[in-house]
Amino acid sequence: AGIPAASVAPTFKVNSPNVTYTDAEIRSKYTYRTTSVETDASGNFVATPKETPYEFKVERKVPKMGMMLVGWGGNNGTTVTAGILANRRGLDWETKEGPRQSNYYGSVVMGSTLKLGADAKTSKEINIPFHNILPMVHPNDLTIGGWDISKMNLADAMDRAQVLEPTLKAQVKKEMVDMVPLPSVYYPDFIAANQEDRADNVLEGSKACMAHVEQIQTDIRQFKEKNGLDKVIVMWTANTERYADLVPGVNDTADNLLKAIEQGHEEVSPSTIFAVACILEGTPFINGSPQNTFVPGAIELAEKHNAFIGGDDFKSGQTKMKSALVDFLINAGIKLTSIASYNHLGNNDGKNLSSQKQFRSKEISKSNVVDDMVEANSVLYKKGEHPDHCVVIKYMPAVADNKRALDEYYAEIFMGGHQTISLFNICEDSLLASPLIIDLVILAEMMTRIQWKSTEGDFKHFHSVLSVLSYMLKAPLTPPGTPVVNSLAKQRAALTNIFRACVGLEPESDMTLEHKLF
Ligand code: NAI
Ligand code: DG6
Repeated sequence: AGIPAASVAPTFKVNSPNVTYTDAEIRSKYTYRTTSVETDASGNFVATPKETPYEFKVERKVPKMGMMLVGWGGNNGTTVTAGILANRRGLDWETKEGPRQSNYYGSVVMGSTLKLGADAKTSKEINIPFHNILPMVHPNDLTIGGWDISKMNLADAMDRAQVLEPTLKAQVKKEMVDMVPLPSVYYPDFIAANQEDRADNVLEGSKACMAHVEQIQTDIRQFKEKNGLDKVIVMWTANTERYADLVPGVNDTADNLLKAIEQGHEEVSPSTIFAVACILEGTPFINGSPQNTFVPGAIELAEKHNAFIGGDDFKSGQTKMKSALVDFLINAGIKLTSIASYNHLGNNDGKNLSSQKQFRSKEISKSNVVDDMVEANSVLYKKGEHPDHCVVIKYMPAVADNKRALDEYYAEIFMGGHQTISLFNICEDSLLASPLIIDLVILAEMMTRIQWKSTEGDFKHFHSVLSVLSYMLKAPLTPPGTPVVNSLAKQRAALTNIFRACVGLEPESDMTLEHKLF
């Protein structure tokens, strides 16, 4: 019971002169094929196939890894911790609907498969667990720690969250009671005033300072040493903050941001303090909330230090459906004209979001998720034309973590007709977010072990901004000046095809000519 399929499935080796294996590395020579488009004198496009040779290098040794969560005592923090402990021990438990077993459902890395190829004899598709495409960390092996402004131990905090079944909680309680979050950075102005009563575990000082940055760095170092870890990833799953104002001379460049922290500027948020500490420490940092943690100065700092960052805002339910459904509608040639997205929830996230400034951060990240799909279709939409899009969130304590999301998609169909699609999505929000936390941590770690080079030059890492994590994030952060891709299918294809390239495999193709040309 509870043994994830990924750990028992057969592994594979690529049989190609372009791919070499040593004990330490996998190396692949890969030809990246794209299409370069120019416009000729009469305004027509000229499309030219283009080939760019790359070499990839993947470090094979899977490190001993730690995951540190900011907001560890919250609903997501306690749920993902209990979930990993339960999986590690292969626990099962009774519910009124019968026995349940630990699993990693909802995790792309642990719960999905990808096509390796076709059987040499039968041409039947061979699929492998996503987890096996490259040598990845197993979530059962993660050491977990973190910070929270509330000092409640994780067992009590798990009760406070009201997410998991009592019969499961009873089995992990003993381990979780000894897990107590480290004190954190608390600048009250950044989260809702209604959060103040849980802030009993805070570092001294209520505005930005270098001492806070250094304390976070020390915490990471000590966690690593104490647990004998090779690597740590830090993830913000704390309250949604208000946006920080972008002020020239304060957060526009790396140097100005560091100066602003030293001077205690009020527009430096706690999440940016964590980001800066992680960047300086060389620890990948991912933002699971919508606020603008990664002000331009933080991005520049990450680039300067070759540190990995990723964000923003977990894409768990309503938005995930949206980025799949809108892609489908527009690619089906149906003219989507409005999206009305309403949700109510009763957990602490909902309570924090009942405050206008924090809601505004969430409204922004939930609203920009269809832009690229609309812009790509000049047949349906004129330049600048956009479907109406409205996002509402209401706090309803009684439903706790069981968020209700109602969406109406309204579209124009053939010859002036209309199509209305109504969705009603009910689920425990934290049970959707927890597997995303796992995916983000495992994939970010994997990216630290991949390097590339072109025909000239040395091996180097991917860009500091890990846009390859976009599938799990509502408002994907991309390297400055590069496009944001919101379509869920494209985001998954980018992830799987980059990993395939690392072992010298072509992008997944659904042409299946072998079944069509006889
Ligand atoms: P929660 O409110 O239960 O947990 C947040 C925790 O962060 C609390 O324990 C709080 O005490 C702590 N906290 C606040 N400020 C802090 C700071 N400066 N340092 C350390 N700890 C701090 O919220 P939940 O449901 O766990 O969600 C966490 C975040 O993830 C929220 O921002 C939410 O919007 C975001 N999110 C959640 C999704 C979901 O499906 N659950 C999906 C997308 C985003
Ligand atoms: C209500 O929208 C509260 C939010 O924190 C969401 O639950 C969360 O951002 C998940 O959003 P979505 O759109 O991915 O379901």
